[in-house]
Amino acid sequence: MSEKPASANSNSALRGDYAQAGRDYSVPQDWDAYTPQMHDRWRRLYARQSELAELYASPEFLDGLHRLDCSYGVPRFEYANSVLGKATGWQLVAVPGFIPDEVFFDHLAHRRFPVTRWIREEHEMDYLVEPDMFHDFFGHVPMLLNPHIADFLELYGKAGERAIAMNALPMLARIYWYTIEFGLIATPKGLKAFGAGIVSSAGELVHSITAPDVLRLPFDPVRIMNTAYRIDDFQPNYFVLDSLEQLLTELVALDFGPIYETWRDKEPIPAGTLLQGETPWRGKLAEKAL
Ligand code: HBI
Ligand code: FE
Repeated sequence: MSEKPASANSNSALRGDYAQAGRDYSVPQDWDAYTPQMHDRWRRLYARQSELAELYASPEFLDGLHRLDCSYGVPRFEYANSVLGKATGWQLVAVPGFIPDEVFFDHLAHRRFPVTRWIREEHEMDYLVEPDMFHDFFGHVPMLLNPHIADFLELYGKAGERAIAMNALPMLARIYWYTIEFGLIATPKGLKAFGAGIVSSAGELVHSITAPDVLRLPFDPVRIMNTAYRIDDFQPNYFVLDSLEQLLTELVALDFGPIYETWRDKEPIPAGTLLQGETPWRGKLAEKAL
């Protein structure tokens, strides 16, 4: 059997190809276009990460992951959509990569989650800057099966327009960053991760849960909106929820308008700073599974 020309099925043909994207940036997933190498790469990423997740990810994440049944190769979004549709009404839309803020928010506001259709290359197995399908699907989709996260993300999407209009998008984006991407949660079995940026990263999943010297703070939405973050290294601080319900109860109670007006023109707190008078979260760290 002869190899196809490199350009026909290479990742770069899929990666960042916005030409065929619709106005909402959606593209067909085109599952048949994935090569055996891509399926194999998915399987290896899945095997490594699911083993760590059993030890360090939250029960809600693990429950969602098991229900998606996607260990065998690049998942079909169509199948995930049937599982999601029944559970929370969310649907996945395939996208070529990063999409404009207002388009991203509009999808979330309508319970559609954009999932990048291409998978990282061999030299990026441990780290890449932009989200790929492994981050988007393995990291985010299991949590979309949780009713609290499902409702929270819709509200986050609906909050986007006002944040943009008020010139306060960075403040809103920090909420997403420190919960949906890098959130930790206290459980009876110790500290666990539910944020997609953590659970899709082998290094950070172990680090965020087990490192004794990492700054962990109790969840506090206004503190979060004022805390800068890093995109190029492990987070220098994390915020710990007591429950996923807390996301909804504490955020719905806030009037974002006056908060944006008060803080949007001030410098954020540098990541990793313990302010005077603050007490770090001091709960039980991970309990090693037997
Ligand atoms: N697009 N595909 C994709 N994935 C994201 O996580 C994403 C995006 N566009 C904008 C965006 N995130 C953020 O800037 C907003 O949450 C603020
Ligand atoms: Fe993400």
